[in-house]
Amino acid sequence: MLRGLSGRPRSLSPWLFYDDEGSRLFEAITELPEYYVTRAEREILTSHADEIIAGAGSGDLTIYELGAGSGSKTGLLLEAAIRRQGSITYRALDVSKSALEEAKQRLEAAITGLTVEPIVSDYTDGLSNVAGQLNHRKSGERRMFLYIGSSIGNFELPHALQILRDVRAQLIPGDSLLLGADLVKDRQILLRAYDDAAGVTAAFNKNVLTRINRELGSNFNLQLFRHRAKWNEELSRIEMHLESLITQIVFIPALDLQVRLARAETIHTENSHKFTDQQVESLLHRAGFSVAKQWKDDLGWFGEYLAVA
Ligand code: AVJ
Repeated sequence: MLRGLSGRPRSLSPWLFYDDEGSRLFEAITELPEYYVTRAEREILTSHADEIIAGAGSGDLTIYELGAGSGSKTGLLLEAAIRRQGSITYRALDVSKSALEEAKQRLEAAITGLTVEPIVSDYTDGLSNVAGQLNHRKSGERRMFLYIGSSIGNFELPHALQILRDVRAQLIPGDSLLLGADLVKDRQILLRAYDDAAGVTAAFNKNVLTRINRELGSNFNLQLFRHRAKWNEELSRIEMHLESLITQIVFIPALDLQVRLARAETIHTENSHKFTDQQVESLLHRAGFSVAKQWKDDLGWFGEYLAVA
């Protein structure tokens, strides 16, 4: 955080968004009329869950997921897996122990035949920290990893590729990865999805400052920042920024850091890459997968890719 705030351009990691309030605001974003992402992916999973699960090779399927989230879309796949084999073990990896425990409670109560095994892990730094839990493969186990929601879009391409390679290393031939990726589309639609009329995305973006104030004792004044969503055509990504409305100095005691922000200077808080089919396929190939099947929503805005090891 010290590096991001003292560097130019200034930046903060998007993982900082997800404190309790930020997670609540993200759930609210997924219901916004402008934020098509979650609805488009849910449409795909609702229509094709059985076909997706059928695409997992033979054997006793275990489902792994990177970033467990609220689990509402995952439930569609877990139910399809239970239709196939009567029961399913779902091993959810997430940084947040409390989010995992909540998901376990809720999903096990809602879905008969489901066992949730939480694995606390920051998968963005590689999976070696949980190797002990992943390397042991039950006999006859067939793995399907889920990396849905277009979370892959948060990363620069080399880092995205590294994450896919880390997953590939946990798989044997016939295992699979289901990857969700948001696709390139009209610029205005993209900008509205990240700058909604009700201001929920603005609140989500600014909440990172509230969090830093609370946890590091800083004095960011939210009134003096404006939420900005920009389309970066060259890098094919939406960027979120917090723009300083005046020249100001912010002090962050816990980092012993003074940040001088010029008027109109921005803090870059998130990238959300938008892909073409070819880009997703190329990433998957370079990570050692082949694409067995892919689905889109009716508008062609979101892609779901079943990649096999
Ligand atoms: C959770 C990373 C997929 O990039 O669309 C939503 C986060 N940021 N609105 C996305 C987000 C602003 C979201 N991901």
